[in-house]
Amino acid sequence: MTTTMRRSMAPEADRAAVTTSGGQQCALNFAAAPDQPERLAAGASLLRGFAVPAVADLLDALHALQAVSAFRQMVTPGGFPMSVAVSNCGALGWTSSRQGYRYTARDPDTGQAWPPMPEAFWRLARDAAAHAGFPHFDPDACLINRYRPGARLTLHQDRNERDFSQPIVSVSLGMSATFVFGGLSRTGKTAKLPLHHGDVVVWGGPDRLRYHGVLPLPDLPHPLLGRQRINLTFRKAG
Ligand SMILES: O=C(O)CCC(=O)C(=O)O
Repeated sequence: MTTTMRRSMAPEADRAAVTTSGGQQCALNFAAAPDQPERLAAGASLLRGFAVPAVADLLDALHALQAVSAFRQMVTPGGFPMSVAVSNCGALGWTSSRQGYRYTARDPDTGQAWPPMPEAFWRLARDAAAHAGFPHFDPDACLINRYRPGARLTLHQDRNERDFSQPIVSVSLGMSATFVFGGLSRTGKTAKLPLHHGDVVVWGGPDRLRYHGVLPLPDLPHPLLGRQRINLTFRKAG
């Protein structure tokens, strides 16, 4: 059953035209009704406030997950600690180490399986994907990113998954951030999108391998989550 959700209007400042890698202009919400996805590209959408009605359930579940697999700063293959702290839930969890990036069935810190994906997480990801035009999304991996002020994610592609036919669903909670959405090559043009509490970005199909990242987080505490931003990134990895 698809949950009916209340969607918030995008702030005026978010309504801008941006230029993407192909040089086309993306109309960010000029034509979108409040409950319609903002089309960023053929296979990419921004769902403003889509997760807001689920926030209480998501945060309850997150709290329980933290007791099993806590946030930690992983090391990049180059040997540097990531500024973003991460954890995972679901059958597979994304990890980074001196050996590279990979999905594992077990949490390397505890040696135990990653905690199962909470129903509230899975349902939100499935509903958001369907709303953006990707029915039947069935994620088996949820990477949980925690940003403190100053943390950032450099431009990258998600290509450690087996199945690129499935989209990526990315949920923002807490402090606002600037999401950088690029093209299919690292040097392609980028669009900068402000993401707020409850926003969801979905990209798949011809846009599944777009480069993306997050600019250093400004220190603007959120009324509910304080000085942190939580991002849930859902993927079909195995
Ligand atoms: O934090 C975000 O909004 C994006 C996260 C991301 O790009 C990733 O986990 O690969």
